[in-house]
Amino acid sequence: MENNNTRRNFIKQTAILSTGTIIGSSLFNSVLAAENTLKVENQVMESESENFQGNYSLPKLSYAYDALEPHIDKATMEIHHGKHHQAYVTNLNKSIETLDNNLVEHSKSLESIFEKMSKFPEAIRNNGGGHYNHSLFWSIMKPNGGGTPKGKLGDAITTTFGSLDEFKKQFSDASMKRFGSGWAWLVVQDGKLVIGSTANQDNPLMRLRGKGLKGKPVLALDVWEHAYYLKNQNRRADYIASFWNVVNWEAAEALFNS
Ligand code: MN3
Repeated sequence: MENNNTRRNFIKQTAILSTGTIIGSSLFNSVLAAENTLKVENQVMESESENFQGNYSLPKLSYAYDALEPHIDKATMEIHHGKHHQAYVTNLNKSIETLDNNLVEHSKSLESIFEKMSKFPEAIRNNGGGHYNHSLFWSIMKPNGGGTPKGKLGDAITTTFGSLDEFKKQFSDASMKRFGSGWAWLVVQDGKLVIGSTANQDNPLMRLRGKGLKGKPVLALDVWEHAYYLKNQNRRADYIASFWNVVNWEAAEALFNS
């Protein structure tokens, strides 16, 4: 509940920020939208929790597939959003259909799934994580992005890491060191900014056993090869360098302040 409320406050707060932020945030927000939850609730009621179809959907991008050129290429964006992300959504919905009734009840929002993550089958972890992570990722990029974070986030980055350059160095380092497929993150953990990474489609909101990264996401970078292979082939470092030219600091700031 606390998470949901925070998320709703985040919607309200971001609505009064710049146009770019509204678009980015509403995109991300559509993933966790109450609308979606209500539809699912109705379906659950109608079918008495029997075999209802999952109701998650692919969020529309707030920019064109070629809008992040030359930093992230059009072909990668088309396939990454239209095929990879769509597949996570499709498979998430399919996996929800196979759940026991007691788990269906907890699958109405991604946040609720992540809170009970260890109770769900692996397909929900992979595809629910994939849906959330990509939705966040699209929302924290924009055409003509980059530059310097302003406001409280900019201050917190300087205080925590010494400088923006040092932050970028540490975040890039975490992105490079994630072996195989996964994500690099900037999260708020116990009120502090922390850099880390997760494997596969795991994320810092998932309540899982073990000492994985936990916290509220502020930035996310997809370091799966499908995110950069067409343009950069094996050169993950070049892709990470490109990310700094499209990062949407206003959207990150809104997440930080929420
Ligand atoms: Mn991806």
